[in-house]
Amino acid sequence: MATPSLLFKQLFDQASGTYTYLLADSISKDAILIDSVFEKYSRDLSLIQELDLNLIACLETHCHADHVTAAWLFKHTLGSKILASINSGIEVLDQQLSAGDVIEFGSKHLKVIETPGHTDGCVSYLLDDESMVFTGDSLLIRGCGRTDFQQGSAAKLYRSITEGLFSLPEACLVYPGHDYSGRTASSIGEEKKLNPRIGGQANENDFVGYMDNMQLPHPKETRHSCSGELKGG
Ligand SMILES: N[C@@H](CCC(=O)N[C@@H](CS)C(=O)NCC(=O)O)C(=O)O
Ligand SMILES: [Fe+2]
Repeated sequence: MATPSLLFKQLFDQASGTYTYLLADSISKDAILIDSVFEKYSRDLSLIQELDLNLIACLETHCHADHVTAAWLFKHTLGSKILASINSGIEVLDQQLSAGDVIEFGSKHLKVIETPGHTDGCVSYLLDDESMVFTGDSLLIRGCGRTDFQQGSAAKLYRSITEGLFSLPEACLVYPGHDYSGRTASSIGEEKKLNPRIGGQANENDFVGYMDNMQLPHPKETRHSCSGELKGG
């Protein structure tokens, strides 16, 4: 009998610099979609149908300020569930997630790690064999999520990254929620060493000082809060 392998696709939305991740068990065809984008619904629906996958759930890493999720559309057409943190502020969830919760798809699963700081309801999803972690906007490649709005807290994010994500195996691949310069993945070891905000010798004071002085413009697409049908992602 064939052994199930992981089917994995990293998808990109140019307008918001967002990554969407499709994961599936190659035998059972059960699939999960992480951080879908409203405008990319048709692209992702076609892919799911072409690959003959059974979409179990759309997961959100947090309530996004810069794009709207397609999770509601997938729920409507495919009957998939919508899952996000209990602290996400997203009103209509099929399951509210907390630390340690496990989301199964076929023979595989993702485990929830709470990584607040960019927002209160940020979570990361760790693959069962600890080979991949989907960090949303908690840890970005050579960066991290901003902490200047949406209940952001640089001190919380420091703890989430240093005590949570940086305790994962160095070889664990980091798949972020965004990248604004075309990079696709990193690893825990690489970010521990090279992340200019929180890697190397940076301590909490360095990090908080850096984050409190970033003065980033608000995202181009900021337009909603996380309640109701068209919002929530
Ligand atoms: N330049 C981007 C910035 C978007 C932005 O603020 N992204 C958030 C994620 S929702 C963030 O945390 N960015 C961190 C950073 O750019 O360092 C845009 O305008 O779209
Ligand atoms: Fe974000």
